[in-house]
Amino acid sequence: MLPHYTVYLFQYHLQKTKAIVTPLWLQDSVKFGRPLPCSSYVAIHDLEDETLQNCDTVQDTSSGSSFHFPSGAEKESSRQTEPDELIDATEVESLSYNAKYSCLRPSPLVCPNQSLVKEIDVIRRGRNVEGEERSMLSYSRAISVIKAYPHVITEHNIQDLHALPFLGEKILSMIEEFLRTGRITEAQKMLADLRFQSLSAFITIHGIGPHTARRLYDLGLRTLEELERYYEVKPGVTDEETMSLLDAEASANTEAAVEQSIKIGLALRHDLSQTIPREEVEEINRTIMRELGHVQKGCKSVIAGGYRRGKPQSNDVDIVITHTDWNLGSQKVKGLCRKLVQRLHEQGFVTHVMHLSGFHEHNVLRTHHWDSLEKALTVFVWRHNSSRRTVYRRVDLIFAAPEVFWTAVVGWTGSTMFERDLRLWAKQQKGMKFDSSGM
Ligand code: 8GT
Ligand code: MN
Repeated sequence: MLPHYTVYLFQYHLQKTKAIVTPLWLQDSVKFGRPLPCSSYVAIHDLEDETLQNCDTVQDTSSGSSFHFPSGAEKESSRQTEPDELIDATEVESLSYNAKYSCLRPSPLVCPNQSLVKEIDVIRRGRNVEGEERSMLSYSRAISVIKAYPHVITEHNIQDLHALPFLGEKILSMIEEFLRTGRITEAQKMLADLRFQSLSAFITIHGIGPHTARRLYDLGLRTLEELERYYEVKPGVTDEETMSLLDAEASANTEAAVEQSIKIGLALRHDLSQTIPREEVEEINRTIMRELGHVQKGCKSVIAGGYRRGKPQSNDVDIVITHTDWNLGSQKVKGLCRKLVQRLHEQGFVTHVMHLSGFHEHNVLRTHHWDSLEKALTVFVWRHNSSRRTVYRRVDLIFAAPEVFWTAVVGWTGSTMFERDLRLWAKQQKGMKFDSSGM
């Protein structure tokens, strides 16, 4: 038997020279027919740095690419809804972490510098609630670049960051401060700021954006409880007025409709602020598709949003729906949104519609992202298998003709920065215009 310290030295040598990954790395590499980058398969969190460094033998160092390949479990769970095959590994190799456009940078769900990202994100959120759009965008871009950087940032490699896009002097000095102290002063000040706390709480309510939040704050309101009194809302209790949106579509864009949607968001906030696990997202999709089968046969769906990006928990469910008939699908999809929502309401699944739009209509609640697809932003209610109580969930239903189904799926997958840069890249590099409703 070896003395303890020998075992220790042996292990120490191993962990400094090898990439220590989970068995899934092997399984997935076999499936892809080549060794995959290690970043998504790090087995020991404390050795992430070493694992990423020692993975160079199998990583494409010329492009520095590392990519989150769906694990077996993820593939299994997405198979029910996703007809698309996995991304071709050769396409992934053309991506690079120092690319200018975020849509050309591979980025993992959880990056090696997650705590730094979280700290900078506080400042970004501060700019967001104050309506400082340009500054917010700078922070969003910086965060997106850091998220794609495949190494743990230390004082030894911080110089390398100068070569990355969108990291200006100010951000770099914040990163230095973070490395020294584990904090960024500006972020800490922000977190302690009462105005920031109020505005941040306000914008968690569906229908309240930064502008409305500041207006409410200027009226002297500070807490969500005060907002409840202001809007005369009782927690958990809503009236059914919004269903009238179904009958009078034109009213969907009025101020009254926005106020109504705020009231619903406020009344149901305790439920709507709960995140939704993947299994429940899938269950909701299956339920909705079953109901859709009663309205129109031959439809298919893909769950987009954070779910499609692999997030374990979602804030809402985004479902993109089309018809499988390539020739007649476009006709069959037209008007289907309203019919499905009506059916879901009758069956007791949809209690509220915050927004319902047909073709070529603006979306008031999310003005910067509107497209011309038929969509309904709904409140879905049910008692799903694993919980015994009734829960309210935000569900967005988006309808697309077969020929624009995949642009709709890509357009509704996010992240926000990916979507922004995808449009920019299409325009600046390809001379094209990308939109959820077509190219
Ligand atoms: P989450 O739901 O867990 O919070 O995360 P998410 O799924 O990434 O966020 P989301 O707010 O549900 O948005 C999903 C994606 O849809 C985002 O990328 C967003 O940019 C996009 N999106 C909207 N509204 C609209 C819209 O009206 N038109 C288009 N084309 N895209 C939109 O949020
Ligand atoms: Mn979503």
